[in-house]
Amino acid sequence: MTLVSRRSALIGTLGLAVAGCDRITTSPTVRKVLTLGEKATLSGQRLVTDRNALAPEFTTADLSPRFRVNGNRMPASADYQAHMASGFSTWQLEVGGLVRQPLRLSLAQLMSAPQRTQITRHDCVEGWSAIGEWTGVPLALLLRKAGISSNAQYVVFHCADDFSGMRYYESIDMIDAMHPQTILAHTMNRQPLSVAHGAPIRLRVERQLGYKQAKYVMKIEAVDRLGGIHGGKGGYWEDHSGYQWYAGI
Ligand SMILES: Nc1nc2c(c(=O)[nH]1)N[C@H]1C(S)=C(S)[C@@H](COP(=O)(O)O)O[C@H]1N2
Ligand SMILES: [Mo]
Repeated sequence: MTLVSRRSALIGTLGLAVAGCDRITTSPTVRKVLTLGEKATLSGQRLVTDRNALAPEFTTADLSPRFRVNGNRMPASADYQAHMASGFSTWQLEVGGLVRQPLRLSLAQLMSAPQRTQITRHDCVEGWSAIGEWTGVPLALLLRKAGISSNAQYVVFHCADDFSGMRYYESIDMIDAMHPQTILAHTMNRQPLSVAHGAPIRLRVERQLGYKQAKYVMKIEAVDRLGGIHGGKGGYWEDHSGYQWYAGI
């Protein structure tokens, strides 16, 4: 596909995807951002793009009136169901793998750490987008607190939900893991994250497509290679449907 047709396809897809949502399609900010995205695409792929650049941030006026739910909307496991019933009061996030000090953190601990709030656009590969406000703990902070090893190359997110018995998982490299907009969000549009959107916490890795935004994150594992994780391609959809591991936008 040529760059120009790719660009029309992108704009076409987004236009189509938000057909029910005039506010987004007509928003001058979004138009501007799409143009910026074009430029980024034209300037090249992963290695040429500045991986540390920030994803565009928006204002509350740009928030989508409706933010679609996609993929699983409620993990079926007995464990998760019990945590959900108790409002995640005894739930703990595990941080392990190549770290000096493995951690187990309650939701209250995560919420009392320094926080970041950002209004960003979520782009699903299936062709819809939505702008939402996310608040959570920077992943970099947790990884530093756990004393991440200099051998770590990737961070894997293990989730509570499954597709036909296989739990969802995703992974990112250290550049994205340490990126200032990469957060574990517990709050969406100023409300506690709903179960449908990934309670109690979900990843926001704003420079990448929707399927990288792991919901229901139970465990974070620092690794030096992805080969040992399930099918070896770094994520559920990467292993099962040929999705690209690097889904940069
Ligand atoms: N654990 C988990 N994370 C997931 C998914 C999922 O099914 N399970 N779906 C992915 C996809 S394809 C998208 S587009 C977004 C959807 O997030 P939302 O339901 O909050 O819109 O979550 C991503 N993360
Ligand atoms: Mo998606």
